[in-house]
Amino acid sequence: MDSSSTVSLIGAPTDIGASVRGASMGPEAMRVAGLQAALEQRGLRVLDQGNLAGPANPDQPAQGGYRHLGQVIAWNRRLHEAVLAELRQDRLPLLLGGDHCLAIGSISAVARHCREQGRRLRVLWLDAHADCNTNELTPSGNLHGMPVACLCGLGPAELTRLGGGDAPALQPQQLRQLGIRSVDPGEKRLVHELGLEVYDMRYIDEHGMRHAMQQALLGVDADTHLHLSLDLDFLDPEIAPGVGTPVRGGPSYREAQLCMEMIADSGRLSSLDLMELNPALDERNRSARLAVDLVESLFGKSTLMRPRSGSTD
Ligand code: HAR
Ligand code: MN
Ligand code: MN
Ligand code: MN
Repeated sequence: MDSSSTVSLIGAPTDIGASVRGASMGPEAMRVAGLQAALEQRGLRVLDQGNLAGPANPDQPAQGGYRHLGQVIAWNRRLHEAVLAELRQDRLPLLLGGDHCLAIGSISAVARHCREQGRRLRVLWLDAHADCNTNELTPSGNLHGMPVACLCGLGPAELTRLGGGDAPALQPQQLRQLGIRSVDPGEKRLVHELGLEVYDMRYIDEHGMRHAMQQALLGVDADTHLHLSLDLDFLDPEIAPGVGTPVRGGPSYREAQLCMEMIADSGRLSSLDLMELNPALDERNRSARLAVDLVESLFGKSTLMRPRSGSTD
């Protein structure tokens, strides 16, 4: 990421994969909170590509362990194409969610682009939840609880093969999860079976955010495309109440800032999902404003005290 880079905002105004309605208003709330101006202040060019269109939320019960599978597929297909188009033009796609099921479309496009370019991919998944359910394990049928499993090849073919070909979008070793503190029993078994590298809240309590992030970024080099999928329920609900499925005991403001600063220091951030903002549950848009604040750090706002070539030890 250098200062001549262009960021493309892609809005996906839907709550199709969520239990609680309202994440469909997320993209507009982040625009209102000043996202574009904040990025421009960082010296980036910003193209707001507007919002994608897709099917409405019919609010139906699960069928075969999935709620709204057809609609989730439709949204993710459109998003996959939109994200891929931006990557192919050498722009940094910034997805404005929308619920987290949309990470299937976004990350499958990123993985496809990396495969085509022979680049290494590292995905950081910051979330209170592991999002690793399948239709057999899920307690709810909500597809925002399943994107990690789908990206690793476990799920309906329409979602696991979005990018064409027959390999899953991700190998579990490409993923790092941080901040996890709510995992369903069956989901926990699958996380272990897949061998996901998880830095949960217990790990962060014991070792600190700095060490957790150092581990999560280990091996990221000049050839690595770094993707951040930020579910805003990663943050402690005291500082970010505007989410549909809050879980107490998340990272503080400073811990979250440190995460963003360390990602900025890596210099490799190449695509970003901002997910699960629910303005219907927010207080005067403060969670959206916090998201913008974190994005500023992601793009280097807080590097004042650090020498450019400083070591991380
Ligand atoms: N694990 C629960 C389920 O699958 C809750 C998932 C909630 N997910 C999100 N995304 N908000 O992280 O139903
Ligand atoms: Mn590229
Ligand atoms: Mn999530
Ligand atoms: Mn979550």
